[in-house]
Amino acid sequence: MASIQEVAELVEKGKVKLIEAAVQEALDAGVDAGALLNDGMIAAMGVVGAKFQANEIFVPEMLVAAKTMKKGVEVLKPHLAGDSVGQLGTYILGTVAGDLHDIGKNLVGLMIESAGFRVVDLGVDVPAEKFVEAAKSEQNVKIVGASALLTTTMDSLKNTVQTLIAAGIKELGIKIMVGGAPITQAFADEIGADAYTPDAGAAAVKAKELATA
Ligand code: B1M
Repeated sequence: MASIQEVAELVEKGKVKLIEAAVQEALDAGVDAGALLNDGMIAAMGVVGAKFQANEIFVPEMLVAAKTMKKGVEVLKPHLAGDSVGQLGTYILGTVAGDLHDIGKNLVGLMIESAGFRVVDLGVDVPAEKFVEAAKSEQNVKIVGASALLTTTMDSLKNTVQTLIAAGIKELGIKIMVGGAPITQAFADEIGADAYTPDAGAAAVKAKELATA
């Protein structure tokens, strides 16, 4: 039987071909999907990041670990998502310009969807203007969420939020949420975002609160 630890090791070592079966095996054995995600895969990405920082691994290894995690999350998806999609309105989501990280953003999308929103995912490296365009053209938009994973793209997040504000998004009653590892509540306040949350679960709770306030 695959354990949380084994799933973490497969992600850490980038064993793309083995991850789906291991996650399924763990689920079948009754291991909690949330624990497999948080204590297994997300924890493993933390180890990968630390090894990268210590020059023990390089970008290709980080990339293959990310691919492995994505495959594992696909198996977890039905166990994490709910079935009330769209009831709370539309949530526009994306990773800001210059930033290619999408695992955290995808998890936020998954949790937001299971909280009852229709999620329009703009992808990665999204120009500020594209967020504005989507917020104005999609139906029943309640929230725009932007993710930034690099200290070097914090400025891009600031530009995104300020472009949204300048385009009159807040006057339309649309809220702006931000997140990502280098982001803090203080930074979110400074750039004029309506909310900051540290993780995907908290993002879903906050989104629901903002949309139903
Ligand atoms: Co990159 N990378 N990376 N990387 N990478 C980090 C972020 C880094 C911390 C690694 C390190 O040095 N320890 C470091 C950043 C350092 C810094 O900012 N000062 C780094 C670097 C330096 C780089 C490059 C510059 C490396 C290079 O080329 N020399 C380069 C930049 C490319 C670019 O974006 N322009 C780069 C590239 C890559 C890959 C492409 C190889 C790959 C990404 C693949 C992909 O995403 N498809 C990658 C990876 C995998 C990582 C690490 C190892 C893992 C990221 C991850 O998926 N974490 C990462 C190290 C780490 O995180 N410890 C690292 C798991 C994920 C679940 O967490 O994304 O934080 P996270 O999301 C969380 C929260 O942040 C929050 O909720 C999520 C889950 O609960 N959250 C939100 C996220 N968005 C939110 C939005 C919200 C609310 C909450 O509201 C809207």
